[in-house]
Amino acid sequence: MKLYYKAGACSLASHIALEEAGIPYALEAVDLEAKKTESGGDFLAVNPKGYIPALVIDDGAVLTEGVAILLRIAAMAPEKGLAPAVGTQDYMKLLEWLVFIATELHKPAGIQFNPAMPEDGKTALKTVLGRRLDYLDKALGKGPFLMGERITVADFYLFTVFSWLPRLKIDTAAWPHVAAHFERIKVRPATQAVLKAEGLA
Ligand SMILES: N[C@@H](CCC(=O)N[C@@H](CS)C(=O)NCC(=O)O)C(=O)O
Repeated sequence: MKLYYKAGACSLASHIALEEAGIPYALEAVDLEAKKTESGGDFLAVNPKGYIPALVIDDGAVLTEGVAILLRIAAMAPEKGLAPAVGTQDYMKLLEWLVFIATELHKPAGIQFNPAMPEDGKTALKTVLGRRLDYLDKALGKGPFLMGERITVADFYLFTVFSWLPRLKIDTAAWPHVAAHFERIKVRPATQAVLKAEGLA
């Protein structure tokens, strides 16, 4: 199992999930500009879409798209309960959260790191992001995790995206429940180990 990643980027969620799942894995960093891997390989040969995360499963199959990778990792360690049983109402709820994070938080936040994004575009995206976080803050008030008492891979994804906000000059004080959730995930031993491994501790 090998995770292609970039420190602090969206692959951080998959990295935390692997660590929480207790699955043995290797890491390879990717230079996303040059599309080169740490060992000098052509990253486009791994993922022709050119983005991380990409997970190489032990049979050599390559899985891309963060949501798919997170669900795959959870399925590989069912005893950890990082996702409910497939097909159940709770599983659908988890999927709802994962899609919400991917489309309503990850993309509007992540695109603001693009140097070509004009300031007024960033402002518009920040407004949309703020509305989504307002909703999330109310939903998380019931906490402690997105799925209530149970921690799931969606929590690692939310942690990852929320970690970008200070770098985007977004004041997180408006969302105290999301900020408390962030701290809850941050102090977990698996998260701490991953942050250290990615040079972010
Ligand atoms: N749809 C993909 C998007 C992943 C994504 O946005 N990856 C970013 C880093 S967070 C990336 O690798 N960008 C480089 C590029 O698109 O060239 C997913 O959800 O996994």
